[in-house]
Amino acid sequence: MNEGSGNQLQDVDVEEENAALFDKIIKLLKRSDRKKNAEVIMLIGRIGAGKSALINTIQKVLTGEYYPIAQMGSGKAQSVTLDLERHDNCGISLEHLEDEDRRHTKIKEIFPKLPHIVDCAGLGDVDSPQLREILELLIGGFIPPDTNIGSLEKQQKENGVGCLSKLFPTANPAWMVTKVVFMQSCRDQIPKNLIECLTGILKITDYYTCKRKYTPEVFLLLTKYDLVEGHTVHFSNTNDEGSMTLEEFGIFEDNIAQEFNIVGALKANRIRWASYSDRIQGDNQYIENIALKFLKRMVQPGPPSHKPSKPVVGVSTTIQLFIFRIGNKLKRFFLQDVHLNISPALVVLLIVFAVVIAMLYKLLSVKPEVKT
Ligand SMILES: Nc1nc2c(ncn2[C@@H]2O[C@H](COP(=O)(O)OP(=O)(O)O)[C@@H](O)[C@H]2O)c(=O)[nH]1
Ligand SMILES: [Mg+2]
Repeated sequence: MNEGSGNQLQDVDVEEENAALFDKIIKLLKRSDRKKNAEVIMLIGRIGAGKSALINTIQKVLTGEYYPIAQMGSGKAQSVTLDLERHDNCGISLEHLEDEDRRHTKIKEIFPKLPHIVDCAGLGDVDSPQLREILELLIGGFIPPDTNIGSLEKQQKENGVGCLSKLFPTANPAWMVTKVVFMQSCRDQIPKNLIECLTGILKITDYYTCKRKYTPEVFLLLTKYDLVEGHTVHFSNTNDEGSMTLEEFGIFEDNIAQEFNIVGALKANRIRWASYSDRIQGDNQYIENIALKFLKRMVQPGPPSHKPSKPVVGVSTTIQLFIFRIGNKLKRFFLQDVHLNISPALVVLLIVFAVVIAMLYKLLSVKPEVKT
């Protein structure tokens, strides 16, 4: 229960803001200029970051009832295996929307446009070529939603990394990830390997256009904000073991944000998050407020630079580039790979010398005509 929200006036203000936020979300989802396909939000973060709790919280905020649609864990286990969990339309089913008093009618109207949430569950602090390949194909929209990740990993084991790109050569815009939300508990260490894995994929550039290949908007979501001391009167008094001060939280936030700077996760894309959990149950307007603001960010149009760029390359350019590439490869082979360590000028001299010798040889070997 919300034990600490003593200030009634503030509660009323937040409630009003939440009602306005809800209407705004519905409006955004109804916009005629919206893309045809629903947003695809990928949640990534190590085990225990609070991904399942976020899905359950969003579901509760939209339906008014808490259904634990995503299984929450203790957050203690260490794993390296990706276990994909897909929650279409924010994990809501139409059976959850039968109460007319609870905004259900409004949600029913925009139901097909509710974002799909893909939870990259089961991950530890890892970076491997295998994981990179699978995540890249998922972000790019190459892998159909109902594909079993276990069988993809089996394919990789049997045929090596790279085989999946051949197996799924075509992207489907409806499956493309539009928002990546990296989730990090303020109580855990920064998972540098996992961040490296994700940012490595987001930095891949298209060979022809020299632009980023994958352009989802990236968000950094710091979870368990309710465990921060001091300001959290809205949640409850925090005296749990391992809680941190607001100042420590700020430093932690800056440190992890630095790891993401290169992929454009700007200051504006940092979100302080708290979920319904064992500590906070029942109705809490502050949790709802955080979740509604998050949902609004998820469904509003991103900055123009995040629109995916499609390479447009003609046949002649492709041939020119191919010849250029072969030429470069040959040059590199002769000058470096064979380790001759000779300068280009010397190569030219040697060629000229060889031509001169060949001409002399031809001249000398011409037999004089014998007159009879
Ligand atoms: N206090 C608090 N605990 C949370 C919050 N989110 C998740 N938890 C707890 O953290 C643990 C791991 O959460 P879970 O959602 O299963 O993490 P996941 O592995 O990323 O899906 C569970 O015990 C949750 O109850 C939060 O916002 N605040
Ligand atoms: Mg989970």
